[in-house]
Formats: sequence, C-alpha cells, structure tokens
Amino acid sequence: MMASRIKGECSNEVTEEEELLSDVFKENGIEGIQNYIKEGLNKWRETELHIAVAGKSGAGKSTFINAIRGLKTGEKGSADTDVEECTITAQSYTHPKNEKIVFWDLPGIGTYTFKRDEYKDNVDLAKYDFFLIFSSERFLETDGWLANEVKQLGKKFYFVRTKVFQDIENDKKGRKVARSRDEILEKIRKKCLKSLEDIGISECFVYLIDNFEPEDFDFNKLQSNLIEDLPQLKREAIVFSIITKTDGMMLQKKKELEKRIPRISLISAATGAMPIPGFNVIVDFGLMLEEVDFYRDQFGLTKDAINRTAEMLGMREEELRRNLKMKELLIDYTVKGLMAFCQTLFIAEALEEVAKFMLPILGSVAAGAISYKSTQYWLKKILEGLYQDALEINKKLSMHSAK
Ligand SMILES: Nc1nc2c(ncn2[C@@H]2O[C@H](COP(=O)(O)OP(=O)(O)OP(=O)(O)O)[C@@H](O)[C@H]2O)c(=O)[nH]1
Ligand SMILES: [Mg+2]
Repeated sequence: MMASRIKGECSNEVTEEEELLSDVFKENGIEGIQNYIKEGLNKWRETELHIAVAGKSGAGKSTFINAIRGLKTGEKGSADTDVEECTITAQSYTHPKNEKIVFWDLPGIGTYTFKRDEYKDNVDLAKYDFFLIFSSERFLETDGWLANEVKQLGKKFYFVRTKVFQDIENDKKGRKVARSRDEILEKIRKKCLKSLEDIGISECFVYLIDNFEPEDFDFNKLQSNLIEDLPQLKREAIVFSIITKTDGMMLQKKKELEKRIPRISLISAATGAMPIPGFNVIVDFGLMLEEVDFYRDQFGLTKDAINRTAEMLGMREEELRRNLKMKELLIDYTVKGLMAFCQTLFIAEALEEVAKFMLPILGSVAAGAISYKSTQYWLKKILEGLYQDALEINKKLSMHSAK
C-alpha cells in the first residue's frame, strides 16, 4: 500500500526494496516494515571485513595499520612498529571503532621458512576480503607471486609504496640542485612499476604514500578506492568506522549517509501512514533525531568531539562554533529542537521547493508521501550543513597546524 504510493520517489536500490516491503507489509503490517528497514540500516554493524596487509619486514605494514586506525605507535591498542618480527602466523588488529573490521599483518613470504604452498595453507588467503601489498622500495618476486594467487581467488589487491616523504627529503639532502617533488614521485612510481614488470605484473597502479603524512600523497586515494571497491555493506562498515577526518573521508561519509535517507524516510512514511493526523505524527522526529545524531558522530560534531577540537585549537567550544559560523549551532538536538529547526527551514528557506512537492500530494491525503518527502528534504539539508561544518573544522585545523 504505502510502498506503491511512494514508488518512483526514491533511488533504484530502494525501489527494489519496496517489492520486499510490500510483502513484509502484507505479513506484518506497518510495524513489520519499520523493523525490517531498521534492521537493514544497522546491518553494517554486523558485517565483517578482513583486510590483509602483506609485504616484507620493515615495509611499514604495522605503521600503516596504525595510521588507518587513527592511532600512533605506543597508543593503547596500536600495533608495534620497528620491532623485528618473524611471526609465521598472521597478526590481527581490530578497528577501534568497530571490532568487525580486522586488519591482518601477514608474515613476510621472503622470510617464511616453509614452501609457498604451505604458506597458502597457513595463511588461508581465502578468508580475506582485500589485499594490500606493501614495499618501501622495489617490489619483490614474492609480492608478484602473492598478487597472482590473490587474483586467482577472484579477490582484489593494491600495491602500496611507503616512505615517499622520507625519500623526497633524502633526495633534497643528497643533491646540489634539488629536484621537484613531482619529479621524485614520478621516478619512484616508474621504479616500482618496473620492478613489478620484472616479476610479470603489468598495467597496475602503485599507491605512493607516507604513513606519517596521511593527508598527503596517495593515502586518501588509497582509502577512497578501497572503499569504492568493496561491496555495499562492507563499504558502509568501513566508512562509518573510519576515524581519519580528511576532506576526502568526509565526502565518502556524506555519500554513504545520503544513501540511508530514502530508507529513513520510508520508516517515517510508514509512521505517517497511520491514521493519526498532526505534524508530529506525520514526520517521525524521534527517528530523524537518531539519524542526525549519527551524522554528528560521523562528522566529529558531537558535543564531546567539538570540545576536543576546540581544545586542540586553544579555544572554548562556543568560541569555535561561532568563529566558524557552524550550521550545527542552529539546531537544538532534541526532538522539539529539531522540529523547530525544520519548521524554520520550511518557512524561511525553501517554501517554494517544499510547496512544489507537497501541493500535488496534499490533495490525495497522502500522509505517508508527505512524510517521506519532508523527511528526505530535511535530512538532506541537515546532512549538507553538517558536512560543511566538518570541512570548516578541517580547514581550521590545517591552518592551525601550518602555523
Ligand atoms: N618515514 C617513514 N617511516 C616509516 C613509514 N612507514 C613505516 N616507517 C618506519 O619504518 C620502520 C618499520 O615500520 P613497521 O611498520 O614496523 O614495518 P613492518 O612492515 O610492520 O615490519 P615487520 O613487522 O618487521 O614485518 C619503523 O621505524 C617505522 O617508523 C613511512 O611511511 N615513512
Ligand atoms: Mg609489523
């Protein structure tokens, strides 16, 4: 009933879901639909993701694992770096925000005492979702062998070359006339590709990174591409767990959060379809508030997170918010506050647009459809505002660290 009424209002993905929803509705009514969607929205929390990090000793595997988990060596739960490790079993590191995401430090094949077949048996390559093959210089024959094994299993891998900032600095020190950064990076890339060609791997891309400069070089591209290459649920699992707050990461988060909006709006529409008149009931503001709180957590805009940022900048929380003219300042994060905010948006900002979508359906007393559209519209607006705030904070932080 409700599903067919709002058909065409949402993306293909949700339209497919609508078929299922109408079955759920027939069996379990509106409550069934709400539970079904809510479960779907939280599925990523249950999704496991196993990322294998391979490469020879000293390549920077553990340092990378710390960097992507937002930790520094020595911090609680961080991986040990620079210790001589000769483990023959893979070492696992769970994500601090999501224990279902596991980074696996694989043993170096070069130093492995068994034959390659035995390595395969011991390491069980099939259990990983993704492989990152690391080197801090040229790639070795064993790296190529691993890549081919991974390929045969139908899995993806990236080659990663670490320590490039250090190389640039060293190059400067050792030359009378310094070469440009791009020139040095190009040389490194060519050398890596040549070493891969020598071991029979052609037409691939090498990510050049420095684990101590995660904002620079290909670090962000590596994270973004990895995310894009994962299936939807695993993608959500990593995007919503990741701590690094680069602009690129904020955009990824926004993109994934946007995908949830039609589903949230559907739950709200299911509430609205109940024959109880009134603004409060048409839009489920409690549900919206839950989602907005999730946005704040994702963008580092909870009260605590803003406090921490303010401290880093040597400001008071209020001062930071005003200084940056933060959009989140406009909302009081309670059901009442959110409602009031939405009403101002409705009246002051977008009367025309809201009227455009509301007028044709108002006549048909389609409470569900109104609820669907309003929730979608407001959530999009709030998401965009909070995303802009997150970017402003990033700008402020980078200006601060450049001082
Ligand atoms: N400058 C620079 N140093 C790095 C980078 N990555 C790692 N290091 C340093 O290189 C050394 C080795 O790094 P690890 O992360 O311990 O290397 P690993 O691959 O885990 O080595 P094993 O555990 O022995 O297999 C450490 O001293 C790190 O601080 C990087 O990108 N840039
Ligand atoms: Mg290590």
